[in-house]
Amino acid sequence: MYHLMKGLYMYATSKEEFSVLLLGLDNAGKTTLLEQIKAAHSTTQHPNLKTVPTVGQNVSTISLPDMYLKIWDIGGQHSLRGLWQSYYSSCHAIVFVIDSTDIGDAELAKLSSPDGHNEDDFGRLEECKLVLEDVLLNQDTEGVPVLVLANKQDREDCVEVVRIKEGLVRKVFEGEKGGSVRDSRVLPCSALTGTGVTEAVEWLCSRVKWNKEARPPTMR
Ligand SMILES: Nc1nc2c(ncn2[C@@H]2O[C@H](COP(=O)(O)OP(=O)(O)O)[C@@H](O)[C@H]2O)c(=O)[nH]1
Ligand SMILES: [Mg+2]
Repeated sequence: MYHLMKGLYMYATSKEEFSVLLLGLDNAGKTTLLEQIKAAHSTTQHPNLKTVPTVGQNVSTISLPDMYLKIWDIGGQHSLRGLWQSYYSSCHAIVFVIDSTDIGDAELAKLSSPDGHNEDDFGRLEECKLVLEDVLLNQDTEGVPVLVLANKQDREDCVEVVRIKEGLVRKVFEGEKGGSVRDSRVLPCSALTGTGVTEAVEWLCSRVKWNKEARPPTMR
């Protein structure tokens, strides 16, 4: 009887669990974003916004009404990016975080029209583009929904989300290195203030559910 009751209880309280990978260059705001998401889904916790460069990984599971999201924040320094691919085959969604103040507005302008750019305003656009392409090209990410977050939108020197979308993301997704057709979205956010974080989590939840046939969740 005990086992039957326990089994029923476990069945009634178990939920589907989906894994989300936070990727992006170092300093993009991945760890800050994880802290905001954790704080938003717990009643007691304040976000720890004093992040230090991530060595290894931070992982956190948040409980939503109809699912668990297990969020993996893996270090984004060059030396750690090689580890990302070992997480691809078991993830259900990818969040690619971009530092909107570090991709050089002038570089974006140059991409859209080759003349008339200001040489001073260069950031890590090219590195960001190559890293995103690499993620999309890997066969283990095929069909996985990708959310691109234009982070640090609270800063005055940030590049607007439409420019990032048109000048960078669209080019990568539609270019020959864009990989397979997949569900994707670009959203503005500020991991520091928390603006846009709820929308990001909502997008992820709806997409992992839609993609359940292709990438089934685990139960816990
Ligand atoms: N102004 C601003 N700063 C941010 C934002 N997100 C992260 N940061 C800062 O950027 C730095 C790197 O953040 P961190 O989360 O450690 O980046 P990670 O290397 O991608 O994990 C820290 O100083 C953060 O406080 C944001 O939305 N706005
Ligand atoms: Mg980090």
